Amino acid sequence: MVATAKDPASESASSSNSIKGLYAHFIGGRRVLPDGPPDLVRENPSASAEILGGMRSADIELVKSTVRIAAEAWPAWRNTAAPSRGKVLLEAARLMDSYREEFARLISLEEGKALKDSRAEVQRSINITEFMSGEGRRFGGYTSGSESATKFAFTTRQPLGVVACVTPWNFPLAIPAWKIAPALIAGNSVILKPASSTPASAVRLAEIFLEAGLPAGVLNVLAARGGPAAEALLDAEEVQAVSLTGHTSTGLKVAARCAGRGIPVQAELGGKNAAIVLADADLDLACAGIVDGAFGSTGQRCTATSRTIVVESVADQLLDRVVSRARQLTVGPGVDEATDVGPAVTADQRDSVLRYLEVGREEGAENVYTAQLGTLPEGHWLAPTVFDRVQPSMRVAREEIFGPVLSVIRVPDNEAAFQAANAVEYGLAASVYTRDVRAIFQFVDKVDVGIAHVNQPTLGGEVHLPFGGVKSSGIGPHEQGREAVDFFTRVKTVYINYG
Ligand code: UN1
Repeated sequence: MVATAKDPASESASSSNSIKGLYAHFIGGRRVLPDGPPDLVRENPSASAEILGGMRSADIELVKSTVRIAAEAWPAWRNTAAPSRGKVLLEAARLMDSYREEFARLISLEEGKALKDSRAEVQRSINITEFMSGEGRRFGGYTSGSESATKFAFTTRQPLGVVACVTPWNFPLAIPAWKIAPALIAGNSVILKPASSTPASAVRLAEIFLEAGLPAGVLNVLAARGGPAAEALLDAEEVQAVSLTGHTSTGLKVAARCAGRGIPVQAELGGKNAAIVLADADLDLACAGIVDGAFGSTGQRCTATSRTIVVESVADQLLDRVVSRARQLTVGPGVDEATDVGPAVTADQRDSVLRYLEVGREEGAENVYTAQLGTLPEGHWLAPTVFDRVQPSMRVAREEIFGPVLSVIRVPDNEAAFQAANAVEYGLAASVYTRDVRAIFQFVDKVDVGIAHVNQPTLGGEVHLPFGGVKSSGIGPHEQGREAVDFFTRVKTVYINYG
């Protein structure tokens, strides 16, 4: 049994004074609160005594009924011409633009990241939705000559049906946006399962799509912890593909489960990204990119710079600059304009990062910098930390920490730098700082990553280009860019004999 949320869908969640009703599922075009005591209760990461809200997470029955609603809504959306689908996306992008500050505050409140990072996240969500709206006019396949003079051959692309998108807490708006936009433009119905710690932004996003003209039931949001309800979503007969962002271990499990059903998976997973600094680098530029990459968003992004691999001859100079720049960062609540580094998203996440700090010290890394935290409310705070003289074999050099921790690895030369960059199981992003064109191309050739940056941070990417990693950083085709639409379609090849 479900009941409609009492709070109106349009209630603003722009400050902690208006968070009543922050949490709900979004099913068939309306907010839904299941009966029963809340088992998903969210505390403010910047003031853990304050409860932001709570709700009952989805159970197997709710998952099944939502999948049915999505399947029923699908034919009408599938039969809407792709350029018309594009108009809905364009309107959604326009609405997101008009609500941008509300979204930024909601992200900073719920996830904890600094407002400047949240604003960038909102912009990215607008960009992908706008970009994918244009794909509605480009939607289709290609024509080809035939082996026969009286045949015509072409390919066409068709939507899959209902697809599931499973998203993490660290980009509660942008990752849902960049999965939903290609799925919708391709003509699918979507069940979005956001992280149980940050479902509010995803529900607001779904409301905006409804306001933009998306038929009810085409986009649904269900918050559920991993376990039977999440498995029911993966196993639902109507679900034809799964796009997931999360831990590598989760990605492997989901991929195995979907392989059992023969449905495709796109999984964007962990990273252990290196910024490589060569002897001729502009050290100020490198330092700015490394500090932003390592400590921005509290290091809680899969493209964070968690390793700096620096040629020994410039290592001391670089480290001095990195530490003095890191000293200027302000740790504080995400919603404060002055904050550079917000809290960890949850107490568990903070504790996991703190354990890595112990591991690093025990392994013999030199803890050259730990920020002093000022007076802060009780929250999930983490102090930006730098380890020097980290060996590639250490756990802090190999494992994804997902916090504001930078491991500096000193190497004798360029070749050793590229080797150290590859000496991890991950292959998402890397960057190199150098002015040497030969070194740039050697880096591009040799470093095993999905995204290579030159003279800029390891972070992010532009929405009209593919985003994703190799090795343990990804399974299946990459997200974003024009190719993203392919994952959410199947190809049909057509031969017409007019002889
Ligand atoms: C970014 O770093 O700008 O979960 C995007 C993540 C990635 C997305 C990162 N999938 O952090």
